[in-house]
Amino acid sequence: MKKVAIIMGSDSDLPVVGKAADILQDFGVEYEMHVYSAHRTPVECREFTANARKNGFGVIIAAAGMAAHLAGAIAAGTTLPVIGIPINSQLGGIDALLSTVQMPSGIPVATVAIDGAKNAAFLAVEILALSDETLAEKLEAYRVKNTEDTLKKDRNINNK
Ligand code: RP5
Repeated sequence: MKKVAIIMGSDSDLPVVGKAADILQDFGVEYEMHVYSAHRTPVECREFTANARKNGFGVIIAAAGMAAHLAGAIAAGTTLPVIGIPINSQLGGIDALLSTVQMPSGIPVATVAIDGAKNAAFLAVEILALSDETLAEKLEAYRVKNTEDTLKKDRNINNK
């Protein structure tokens, strides 16, 4: 199975981004995490991105706050799917959301909600599951459990 790369602009993003790693681990998806910044380490960021496909990655998750150019810069350097997580560090994260989502046509970043690390991981798993039947079955099982857990919450608040 292909690996997922989780790239964050700063280690200050880790408390949010770590939630994506937890989910990938739950699904048995191999991942690598790195701190590469579009602004502070552009050379390393570009090099990782340029070699990502040949190094066995299938999806890149990129998280950054403020002037969040990281996901877009990564998307510019690869045709792998890039999932952007806007991090809330200023202005409620709206700055990062707009910086991440407003990409020119042809260079998409699949942007999740502000601090939406969990859904970034689920989306990455769904992409990899397109070519992995076992992973697709795990996703189906997760959905069934999610439904059961939610119905249980309904029963609990109604004392049933
Ligand atoms: C962005 O600037 C990072 O992704 C982080 O969200 C924000 C602040 O970075 P630090 O100053 O905490 O390193 O590049």
